[in-house]
Amino acid sequence: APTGPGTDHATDDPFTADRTNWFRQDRFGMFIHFGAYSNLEGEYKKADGSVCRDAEWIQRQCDIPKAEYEKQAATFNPADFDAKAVVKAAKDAGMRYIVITSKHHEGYAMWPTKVNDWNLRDHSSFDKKRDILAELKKASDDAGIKLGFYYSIWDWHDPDFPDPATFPKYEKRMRAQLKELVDNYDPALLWFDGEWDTDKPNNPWTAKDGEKLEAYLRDLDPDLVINNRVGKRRVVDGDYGTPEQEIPGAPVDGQLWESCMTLNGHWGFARYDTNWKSSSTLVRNLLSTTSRSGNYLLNVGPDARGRVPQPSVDRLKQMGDWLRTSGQGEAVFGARYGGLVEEPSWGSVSRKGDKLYAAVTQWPASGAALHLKARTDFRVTSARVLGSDQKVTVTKSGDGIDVKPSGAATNDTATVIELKVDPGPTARPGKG
Ligand code: H79
Repeated sequence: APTGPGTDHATDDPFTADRTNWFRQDRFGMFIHFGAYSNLEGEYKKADGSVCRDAEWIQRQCDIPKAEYEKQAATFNPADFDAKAVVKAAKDAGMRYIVITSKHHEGYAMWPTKVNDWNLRDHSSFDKKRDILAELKKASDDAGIKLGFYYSIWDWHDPDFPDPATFPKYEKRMRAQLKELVDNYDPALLWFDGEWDTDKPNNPWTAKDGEKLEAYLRDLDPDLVINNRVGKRRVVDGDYGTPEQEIPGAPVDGQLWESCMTLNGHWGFARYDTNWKSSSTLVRNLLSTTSRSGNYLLNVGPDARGRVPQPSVDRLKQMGDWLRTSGQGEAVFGARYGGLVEEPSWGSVSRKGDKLYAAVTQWPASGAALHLKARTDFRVTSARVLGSDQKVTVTKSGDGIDVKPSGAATNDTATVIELKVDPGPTARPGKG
């Protein structure tokens, strides 16, 4: 149902609202961290000749003077940013949505905002005719992928932030920028950040400010999906929770959620960081996230020229290959926590309608069974291994069922056993 100012979640439940329908099904998205920091590629040479390293936090972590930071941003020229290639990398991974940083803590807008000059058109060496958000919107629409924007409330550049006396002036500009984003690019989602309290500087954002901003945005576009960092990360703030660099150990109670994670150790491009996660780890993360009803937002950080690093592209492609193999993507898209069984130590179990998908990461020794502890009564009517014609025997055993496949695992990442069940009610996370 459409929402408006003053609407609260008691009457407008993100678990059932129309606007979150795609978000609850799509499960897998691409985060893109791209900003003026990308131009430094993770390294800043200090006056004393030493090299200081960090990614999107480099301005703070390396104490770069404002004038110096502005000077380097003026040389930013991401001429090789190719929206079609970015969208293709997302598609190849099986991703269904993209969230790109429109403005990170540095305050630099990645679109030609009219609010100030601190943006990719007015303060760069980039082609003045180009607009990468517009390019990404077009490419996403063409590919049937949803596009959303990250926007940092915390702003290191704006002169009126965070002084409480001048903060309202900043807030007015923030609202104007957000209106530009909504009016010009029609995003499906807004991903806020930088709402927390910190003494360097002191962030003045309050829960009340968040409620007012959320109402303002829902008035601009009732279909927006909004994360909880618009406010103070309470269950009532926005539509969903945002665990960062972690997958919560149990279904999150009472809240939709999305776990955001890096592919290596940084969000923004860092040329020294080659600590890439394996595609096997990433697929398993996606599977356990889905089995707990969460989404997985996996990050890429384009370099100074705007290119997505090849190790990222490779891993995304490998994830997509797994998802496309033998219908294994069924365990993810449109699937969720099922409420019927406890999470096993040997993998994860998601549910879609009357099917359970047991993704087995530790395949049993020949002749051995996988045990599933039941949380409620259900009956298995048939079982098979995706991508294999081996037999699967299911028997009642102790506090649940034993599932015994007759053959080998189909792959090393996860082998999916599909169990057709006589369906009980689908439980909400944490309420099963
Ligand atoms: O955009 C990404 C991060 O930049 C942002 N949220 C994600 C999505 C974020 N901002 N702050 N934090 C996360 C938490 C603070 C982390 C810090 Fe640090 C630890 C700041 C200083 C020490 C990480 C490590 C950033 C710089 C060094």
